Amino acid sequence: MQAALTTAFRDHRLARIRDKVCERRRLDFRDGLALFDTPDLIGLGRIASEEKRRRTGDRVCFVVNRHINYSNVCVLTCRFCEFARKRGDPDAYLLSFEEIVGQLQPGVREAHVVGGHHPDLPLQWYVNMLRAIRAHAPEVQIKAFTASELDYLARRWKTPVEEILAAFRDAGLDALPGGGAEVFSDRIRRRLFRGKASAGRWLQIHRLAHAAGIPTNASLLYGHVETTAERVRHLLMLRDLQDETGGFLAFIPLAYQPGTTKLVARPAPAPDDLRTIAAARLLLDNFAHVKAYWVMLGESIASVALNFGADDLDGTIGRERIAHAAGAGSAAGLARSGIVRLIEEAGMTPVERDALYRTVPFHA
Ligand code: V47
Repeated sequence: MQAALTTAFRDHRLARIRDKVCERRRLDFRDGLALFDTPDLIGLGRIASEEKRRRTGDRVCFVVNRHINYSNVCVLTCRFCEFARKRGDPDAYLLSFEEIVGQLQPGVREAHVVGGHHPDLPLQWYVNMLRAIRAHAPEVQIKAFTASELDYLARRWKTPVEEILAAFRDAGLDALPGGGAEVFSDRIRRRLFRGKASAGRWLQIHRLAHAAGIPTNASLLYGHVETTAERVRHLLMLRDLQDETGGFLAFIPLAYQPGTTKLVARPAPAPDDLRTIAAARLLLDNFAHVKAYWVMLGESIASVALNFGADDLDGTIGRERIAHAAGAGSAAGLARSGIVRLIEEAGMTPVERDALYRTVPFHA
């Protein structure tokens, strides 16, 4: 048992939830709803922060990485997305391999490579891209392609996902990112992202990746038209798959950037960001890491989130295009020293990691 927190909770449900967390009893759906609707945000943050400290003390990790969005051409028309373009649009683009590998300067440990659902690029193009990165920067780990891109490739090229994963792994793929999950809800899928991999398919592709020895991340796109119950259900579905496979590395709540989509007037307010981080830390008891993704949260909320349960700030990023196409106000990328400063401002100790969460020796 942990010592009693000295200040009582304003919401009696939080006292019960903290007891459960301390006794390693699993939180359930009802607890999840309470985490999202408690008026005692600070009490919630204290429990999540206590749990983060129990797991990783005051250490917060980050990676020197590059987000490389190889193309914005996409056959889908998701209502929440400002990044996608149709073939032939004036601002549609496809990066050359030279442009892709040119972003991997010395010191970079992770290439995070995702794009739209491009109708023309054959599977061999992806294999060649992975090989080009591997040849140019053998020390860089490649985290690439959301389950939704893989689902599209499998359908487009009539090839089982298992075969695609095996070919990509042989060409250098180390891990899958967590994007494309959006919200596991048929209601929202019909409304916002018809045509994209369903919840069942997204989970199945991650299950297949884990079976192939490829670790993955998971995400939740929040702050648009989803309900609290949908957020909680989504998190519990991820927890169930993690129980089954143990293949998830990290969970990333993605704060929706409304851009010009008019889905909502503005991004979720900061208290909702902090609440979502804290709820994820407590509900996902089998996930080692929860990220505060500064690109979508903004730097200062991300730094505060390190005291609401997050233990990872993602990375230096480089030229991110998805959130910035939707008007994200954060910097386009941060220097390593900028990430270190955000962690230290939160009173935490920075730990540099690679894409697979192995520690890299620290140099200030
Ligand atoms: O799949 C699209 C989401 C995802 C918007 O795995 C938007 O380490 C907010 O997956 N506002 C891409 N989100 C980002 C992503 C990611 C980011 C950081 C780390 C990792 C990881 C993964 O962004 C997309 C989609 O779910 N998205 N448009 C928008 N306007």
